[in-house]
Amino acid sequence: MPDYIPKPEHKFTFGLWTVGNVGRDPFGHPTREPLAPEYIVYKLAELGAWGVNLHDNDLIPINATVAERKKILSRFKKALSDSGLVVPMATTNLFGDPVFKDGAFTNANAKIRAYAIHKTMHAMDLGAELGAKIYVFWGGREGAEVDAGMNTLDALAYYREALNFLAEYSESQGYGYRFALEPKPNEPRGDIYLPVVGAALGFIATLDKPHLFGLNPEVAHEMMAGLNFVHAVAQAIDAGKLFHIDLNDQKMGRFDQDLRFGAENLKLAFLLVKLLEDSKYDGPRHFDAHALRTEDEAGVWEFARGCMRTYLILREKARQFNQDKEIQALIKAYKVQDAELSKLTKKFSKKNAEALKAKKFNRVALGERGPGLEKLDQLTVELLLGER
Ligand code: XLS
Ligand code: MG
Ligand code: MG
Repeated sequence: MPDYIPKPEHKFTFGLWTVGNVGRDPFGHPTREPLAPEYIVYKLAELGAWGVNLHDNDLIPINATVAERKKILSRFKKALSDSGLVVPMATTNLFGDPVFKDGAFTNANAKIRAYAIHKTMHAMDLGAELGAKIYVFWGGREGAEVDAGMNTLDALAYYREALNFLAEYSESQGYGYRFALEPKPNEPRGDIYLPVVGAALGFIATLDKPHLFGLNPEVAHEMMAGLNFVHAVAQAIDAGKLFHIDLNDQKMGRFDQDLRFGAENLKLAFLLVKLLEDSKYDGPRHFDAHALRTEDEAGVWEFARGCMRTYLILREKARQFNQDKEIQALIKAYKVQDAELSKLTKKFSKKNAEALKAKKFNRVALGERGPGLEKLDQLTVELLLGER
């Protein structure tokens, strides 16, 4: 019987802003006291996490002096080295301060765009100093409520300019970052640019150094857009662009709920874990979620434990699924093979095309066959319910 105890080798990570979330929402004040970054580091290590991620201002306040920065950083580094926790990913807060109220890289104001790049270079320095190799760009305020300013085409050009600039900066400093774009359809903006995984993939192809850019898809974000997250992740994997992943949960189509991983859509969470494990994704399993606003600090750590435990249980379920003879036989029957036809369709040649055109197909019989998906799905549900 597996013990489901999280260990660093599982590569579980949390953001300072996730377990550190104080329970503020648009209608209510914080319900929890802030937790010191070092305290979070020790607690996460105790729970078996591998790493902690941060926005620049999760650690260093935006108005900190050089001396304050130094002091904070040395305390934080000590906590990291005492606990063994790593910082695999860093990012920039380009959304909290009023200066970014109408966007950062995509702001219509050139002074604010320049400030956003300036702030990001400093944040990249910070991340590199802490050992981060993945740099996330979530376009929190990169969007609009009013399109009458006709900023969208400009915004995309400015976005591209900023990302190209920052990729060069990383290379010139020898930081070795891989950049992960994190799409989200809305919130905090009415509409955010590059709203879903597919949009970000398309945009990456227009950058100067597309090989440095990939995706950081988040469960809740695709679901807010009403999309199938497993499909989105599969597309990112297929493109060789799954650089990082934000795991959480969400009721379809609602505001950004950031629920505990697996709290709401168990089958989706299972298929996602199976996809990540089967495709040998070896990046961090980052939980970008937070405890419910109702919870006190004990609830925060229950939340963190729960995210990791659910992942490990689902990983074990995926292993069972792959070994379940009946399920595997159904999948085999579902994926009908035909070596002769596949040879013809694999690659175009005049000869293959002619041969294929000359083939006779029994369309009616092909259309009559039921692929057996009801049974396959039911057995999947039963496996998840612990009945197999
Ligand atoms: C917000 C985003 C944010 C990013 C990091 O919805 O998920 O937390 O992951 O800036
Ligand atoms: Mg989010
Ligand atoms: Mg996120």
